[in-house]
Amino acid sequence: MAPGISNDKKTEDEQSSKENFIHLCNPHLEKMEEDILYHFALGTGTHDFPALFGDVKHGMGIPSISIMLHELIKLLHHAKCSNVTVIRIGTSGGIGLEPGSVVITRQSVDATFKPQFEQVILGKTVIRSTDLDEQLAKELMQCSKEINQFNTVIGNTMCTLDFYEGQGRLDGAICLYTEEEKLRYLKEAFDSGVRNIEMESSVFAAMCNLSGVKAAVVCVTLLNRLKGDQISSSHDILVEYQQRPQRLVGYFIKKRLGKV
Ligand code: R2B
Ligand code: URA
Repeated sequence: MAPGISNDKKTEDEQSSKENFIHLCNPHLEKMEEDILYHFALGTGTHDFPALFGDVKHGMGIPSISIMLHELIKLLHHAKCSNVTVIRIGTSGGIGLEPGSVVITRQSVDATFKPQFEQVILGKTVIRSTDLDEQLAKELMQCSKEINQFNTVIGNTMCTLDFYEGQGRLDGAICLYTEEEKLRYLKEAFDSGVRNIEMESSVFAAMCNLSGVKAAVVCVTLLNRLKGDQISSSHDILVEYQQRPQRLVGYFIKKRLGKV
């Protein structure tokens, strides 16, 4: 029989689709009872994956926020705004903190723990500082003390280019390091002052610095990365956590406006 021609078409289709399955280069996944795909709000225990198919679009990370910031900064300039303060609020993975803790960023650091943002511009690597306004961070910390609703710390925030391997997770489609190596890296990050990990703060800090905009980063931690990788808290708990930076920054704005 010629290759690719079969009397039993179904069997051959099944055979070829099996051969074309996506291969996951990660031995850790097999040991997990359930796999929660946090960004898609899907879990293998709660959803019938083979029956579901759809287009998914993500607006996350440095490229998305930098495009938005270019246009926001120009908007503020054209509008002749002065003494502008911009605060990034969002979610993050914590290191050594109870989930739900809020981190006010002292410095945004890269994945090698340096306070810098590296970008290739016209074929050359340009390095920009990611310092944030120290006074503003302290003012936000004071606000958190005043509302007294959740644990808040000032610490360094590691900004990565990826959610999975870039943040040392064991649950991505590809993972070629061990759990011990992962924990060693996260402990090194902790020892260097990192308390949370997210994906936008470095370019945010760098662009605000260059534009003369006072900036702060306030992120809630959804999990303690020393204890795991999957974001498995209930929807209601995650919603409440995500409101924390908003409540803190909302109070800060009211206080600045003399309304509290
Ligand atoms: C925090 O959460 C997102 C990834 O889940 C990313 O936008 C970030 O910085
Ligand atoms: N956002 C991240 O970038 N990492 C986490 O672990 C959680 C939210």
